[in-house]
This record gives sequence, structure tokens and C-alpha cells, in this order.
Amino acid sequence: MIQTVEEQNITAVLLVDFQADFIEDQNGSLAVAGTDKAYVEAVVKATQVFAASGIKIFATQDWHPQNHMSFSRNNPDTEPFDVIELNGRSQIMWPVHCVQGTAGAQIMIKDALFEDVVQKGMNPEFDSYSGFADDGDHQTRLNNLLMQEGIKKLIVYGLATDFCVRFTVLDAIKAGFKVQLLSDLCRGVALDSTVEAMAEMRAKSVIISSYDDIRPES
Ligand code: VGL
Ligand code: ZN
Repeated sequence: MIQTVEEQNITAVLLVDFQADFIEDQNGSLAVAGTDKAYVEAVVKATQVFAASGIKIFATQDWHPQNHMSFSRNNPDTEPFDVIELNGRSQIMWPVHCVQGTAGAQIMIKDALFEDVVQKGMNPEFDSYSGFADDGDHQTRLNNLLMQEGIKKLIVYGLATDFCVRFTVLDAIKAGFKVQLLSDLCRGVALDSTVEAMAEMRAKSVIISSYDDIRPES
């Protein structure tokens, strides 16, 4: 529960990659299991309630060029979900997803609800699961933006628990933010990596709760 005005001012929601290509209900190209209509409605509703309560809402958006190296299509002799060595790192080969300007890249909540949307994954050479920085250590706008707004605590949910939520949350902790993860508003790509991601976040003092635990009065 957010109890005081002070707490409300330093707390923001960070909605991670809630985009059509990650959503079954939208026939997304990289649809995450369990992203059905009920899931989508729950995320939309929760975000509306947070916004109505005066909490600022920020979002990240996976925003790849056509030639992004994380796409299996751009790496000869690979299939989606293969893992290959690329520039000295291990890289999962993803189906083409969240291509800049396409319907699949769209966030499933109207823009007006967001204070700001931070795009990531634009450099074709680097993947960027984290909303804060890509695999080449190039920072996005996110940290400066949150600092400027005086944000100290983030309520995080979205997609996918074991990839972009996980690495965004871990970078948020590293940057000194308190993080509360709403696990009922997240879905993961695979069960084992989702279990691992939850354990890793919990070990870094991320508060794990459900939306019902903190739902503002409405
Ligand atoms: C994501 C895989 C590739 C995510 C983004 O949002 O979790 N996963 N790109
Ligand atoms: Zn991506």
C-alpha cells in the first residue's frame, strides 16, 4: 500500500515491454505463455488505477531495427531459440519481434497514461534486455529520467519475467532504486529461467508481491 503523499511522489511504476509481439492475445511473434486476454486486462486495469492515484507511469519499449543481430533471421543457419556465440557473448536467437514502427512493437496501453516511454535495443550490434543499458554498456535515458523526477522506488511489472523484467530490475537495484515486483502482472518465457529470475531478484532484496497487496484505494 502506498500510504503517504511523500511515498507517492518518490514512487513510480515501470511497465516493462508490454508490447503486442510478446502477447498471445495479440498473436505476437514472440508471445510469452500466459499472456491471455485476462492478463492483458489485469495489466491495463492496474496501470489505470496507479495513474489515477497520482503515481507516475514510465514504460520501456523494445525497439529493434530490421537488421538487429538478436533475430534468428539475421544469422545464417540458426533457428529461433538457438543459443549462439556472438561477439564473445552468448546470444539467444529470437524470432523477429518489436521492429521499430510495426504493430508488433506497440505498447498495449494508450500513450497518454505514460509520463515517458524509454526505447531500447536500437543498436543492431547489441541486445538490450535491461531498460537501463544494452549489452555494450550504452546507457538509455532511463536512469537520468528517473533521477530528474526524484524517483527512489519502482513498482515493476510486465514482460518477460526471465528476460527484460529480470535485467531491468537488477540494473534498477544496482542504480540504487528500491524495487517492488508485482509478480502476478508478469509472465516468463520459460519456467526454469523464470524460477531462476525470481530467486535472483529476491536475493537482491527486491520486494516480491502481488497487485492485490498494494492496490491503491479506488
Ligand atoms: C525480451 C527477448 C527479446 C523481453 C525482449 O522483453 O523480455 N525478450 N527481446
Ligand atoms: Zn528484443
